[in-house]
Amino acid sequence: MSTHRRGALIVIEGLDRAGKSTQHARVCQNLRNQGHRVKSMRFPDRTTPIGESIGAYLRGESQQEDHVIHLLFSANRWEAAASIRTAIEDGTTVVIDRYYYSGIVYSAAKGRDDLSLRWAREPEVGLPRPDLCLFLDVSPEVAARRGGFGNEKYETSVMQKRVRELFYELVQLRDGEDIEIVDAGRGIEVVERDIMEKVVRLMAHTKLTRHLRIML
Ligand code: ADP
Ligand code: FDM
Ligand code: MG
Repeated sequence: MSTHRRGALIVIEGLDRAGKSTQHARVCQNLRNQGHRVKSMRFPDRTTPIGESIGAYLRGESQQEDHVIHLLFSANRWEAAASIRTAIEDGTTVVIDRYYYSGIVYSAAKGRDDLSLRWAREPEVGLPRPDLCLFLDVSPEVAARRGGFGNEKYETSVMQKRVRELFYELVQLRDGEDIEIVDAGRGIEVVERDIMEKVVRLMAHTKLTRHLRIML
């Protein structure tokens, strides 16, 4: 076991309007204030060629077969995997707004017999595995009070409801080991304090002296 302290891999997940992007920005800022080096990332990363085609799909400007778009979302993580690994080995903590958890549940939420949770999980196997995934949970009612749906592909109440159910199914699988559920229906500062407590605990944890694991 090496004693070199690597960076941590932290993921913020949850439903639409759960406050992911708000809390993601705060975690990055708080960690920097505490003297940590931080790399802020988000998926989909719409800046790459693959990400641009995902963006066009989400805006309804192009069509993609369901398995194809699933694999593009996964490819968009694989094209970033080496840079995540390098940053972490270099001692930088990587904080990501959405990751493979969204990848798995949004595709499986389409409800096709040939696109199960198990099928959707497979292309993600081997990716850098988070040390901590904070799942920001809100009821559809609370989310609705934070503003209406936008115009992107998955912003419908039927889809959101199914996504939430499938997140809970995922928690029952081995991925659940890495997930901490956060009640994101509370005020922004209360949620932030809860999250930072978990993050600070992680940053002091001995598991950061071991190698980054891969998703299995
Ligand atoms: P997400 O990235 O999960 O879709 P955002 O962080 O963009 O969510 O937040 C969605 C909206 O809800 C924004 O207007 C944001 O200011 C607001 N918001 C975020 N967190 C809270 C909270 N805890 N309570 C009330 N409003 C919130
Ligand atoms: N999404 C996101 C997926 O369907 N698969 C994925 O792998 C990822 C990372 O894309 F509806 C969905 C989830 C959401 C949309 O929204 C991206 P934001 O607003 O960029 O997080
Ligand atoms: Mg967001």
